Amino acid sequence: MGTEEADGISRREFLKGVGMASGAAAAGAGALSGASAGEAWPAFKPPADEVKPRLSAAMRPQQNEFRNVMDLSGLWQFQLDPKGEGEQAGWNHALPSPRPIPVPASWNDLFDDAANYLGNGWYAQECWVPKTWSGQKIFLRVYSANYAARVWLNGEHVGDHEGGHLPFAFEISGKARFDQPNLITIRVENLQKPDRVPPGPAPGHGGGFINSYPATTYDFFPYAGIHRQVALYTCPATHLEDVTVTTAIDGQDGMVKVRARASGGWSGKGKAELAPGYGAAAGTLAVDMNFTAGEASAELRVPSARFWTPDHPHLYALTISLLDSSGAIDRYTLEVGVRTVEVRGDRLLLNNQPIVLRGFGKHEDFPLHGKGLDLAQLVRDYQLLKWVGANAYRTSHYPYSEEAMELADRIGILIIDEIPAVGLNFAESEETIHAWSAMAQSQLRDLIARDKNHPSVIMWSVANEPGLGSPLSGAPHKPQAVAAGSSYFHTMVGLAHQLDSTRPVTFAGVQGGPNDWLGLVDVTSINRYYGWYTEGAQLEAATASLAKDLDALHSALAKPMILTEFGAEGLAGWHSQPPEMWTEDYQAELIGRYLEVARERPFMAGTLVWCFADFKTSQSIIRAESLNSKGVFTRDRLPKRAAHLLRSRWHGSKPEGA
Ligand code: BDP
Repeated sequence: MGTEEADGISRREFLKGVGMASGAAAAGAGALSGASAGEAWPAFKPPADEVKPRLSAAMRPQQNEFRNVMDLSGLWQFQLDPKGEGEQAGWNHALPSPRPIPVPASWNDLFDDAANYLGNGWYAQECWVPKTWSGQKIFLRVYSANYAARVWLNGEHVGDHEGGHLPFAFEISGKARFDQPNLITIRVENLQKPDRVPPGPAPGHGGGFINSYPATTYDFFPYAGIHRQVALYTCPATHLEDVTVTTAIDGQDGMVKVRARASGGWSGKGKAELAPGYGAAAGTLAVDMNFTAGEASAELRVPSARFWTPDHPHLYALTISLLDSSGAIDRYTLEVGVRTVEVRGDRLLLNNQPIVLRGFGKHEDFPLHGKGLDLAQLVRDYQLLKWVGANAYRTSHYPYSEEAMELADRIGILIIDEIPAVGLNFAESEETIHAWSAMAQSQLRDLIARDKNHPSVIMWSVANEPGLGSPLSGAPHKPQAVAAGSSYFHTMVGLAHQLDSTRPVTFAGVQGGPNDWLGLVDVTSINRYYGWYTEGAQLEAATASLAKDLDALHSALAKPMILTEFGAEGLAGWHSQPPEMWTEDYQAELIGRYLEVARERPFMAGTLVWCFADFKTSQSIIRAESLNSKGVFTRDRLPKRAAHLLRSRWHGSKPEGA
């Protein structure tokens, strides 16, 4: 459950109130409070950095005959800076007393003094830049640093970035030297600040999520550090800056529409080529492109196309080239799946057929690595998703790695792709909410720019469990807070649609939250904990409340609906008959019953269990071993009883089967 601190209601009081409020959410479902988008709330302005074009950090660097990538993953130097003195003391030139650290990785599980550390951590690495790169544009890209970063090259400041989970890049052409090693220094800061997205606990409400330590507003450990690769990469002086691919179905044929942008407003010729499968020689289908003032578009018809589905994730290889009289001057290749996504009435359609998402909310979380990229774990997780019969997951509660997206395209997993907007409480001050909106808009732009071409991405999620105070207390929603949230969703949904008209937009609504906000999105996504946070141990009552809640929401909103979270803690190895809370048996029983309630309702477009695997949290009175144990796999990916239950229900189910 999200934070409920803003009313001065501590998490503990909130939990006490839950018993009294049992079923209150179900009873209230269907009633719209009447606060409309923007009412009594000033419209959000776009953040200042939106007026200038964004640097092409979104285009994943690639190696080919025109482009270079130098991955700097490996052992770096590292030093904590608890006094915040590093910058003044010149650590950007040399770390005074460093120790080795792997990049990528979180720092928390590696060093005892960094376990619960909040503050600055400094990274340094030396690297040579090849002379052959001179004359090209050179960039330094950080694929994700939690939560803010300041970057220097050879002691000179090259840029700042706020926000984790998404890449950023700074141009260093003219600054990189070729005759001696270059020193890269990155200061990473992970303070839990109230005006960031995700926010830290508001001043005066320092307890965070259930008086957790370290204090957070959300229910996962605030892992920090350089979580994905750092790389240097090059582009030719004139290069492709952006490529957008959308696909459509015309009878048996697929339509691949390409929009591309070249740097510097370049005008000239280009080419789009589509090869039948990734890695196949280019050139099967080709069309000319004409760039004018940097922009060009093209359309390719793929006769008798193989459409992308989770069961048959067929990918084509699309290569865009810029040409001058001597031939190609830049090239970029990406994998393309031909498929459509649509909301029609209360159904979610993939390739014009109803689709039901079966899967989980996940986390990027693993012992020792923390949130650091771990490709072995990623591959294993996807194997287990297939083993259990899942076809989907939500990137709760932040964007996952580019490799996670790529692998989902390749092996066929549908993704609800979420920005890090978790822990937002619209009962906060106007100033704070404006700061959130600016940052969330920026994150949404970066996420869509990064992930828009992945066939696996089926919708965008613009928040997890936005709150209003204490949702389950049964207290009336404050109109001003409802209006603030309505304005946020109005802005965010509008922006997502403007940036990508091909995918629905949603957010994961908290149990007891206002329906007004759900009315602003394309797909109703709800997190529900009947049988756990309410009506614990009473599964009959819990499933009755669930059924009532779903039906009321459906009749109020008439949209496809996804249970984006439901579940129970299941401590591995704990059993009881009859099933009792905290056992594997209770967890499996609850999940099984939820699936039945969903299966009886054709408007249900998905059931995503919370969650895939146990994950680390801050320490608190409701998280034994500092773990959230609602995983159907343990943290080291061993199946609990619920995993076997899901496998028996999901395996071999038809695409439309829950
Ligand atoms: C939901 C949150 C999720 C929590 C979960 C829980 O969205 O982050 O981990 O509750 O309490 O409300 O297990």
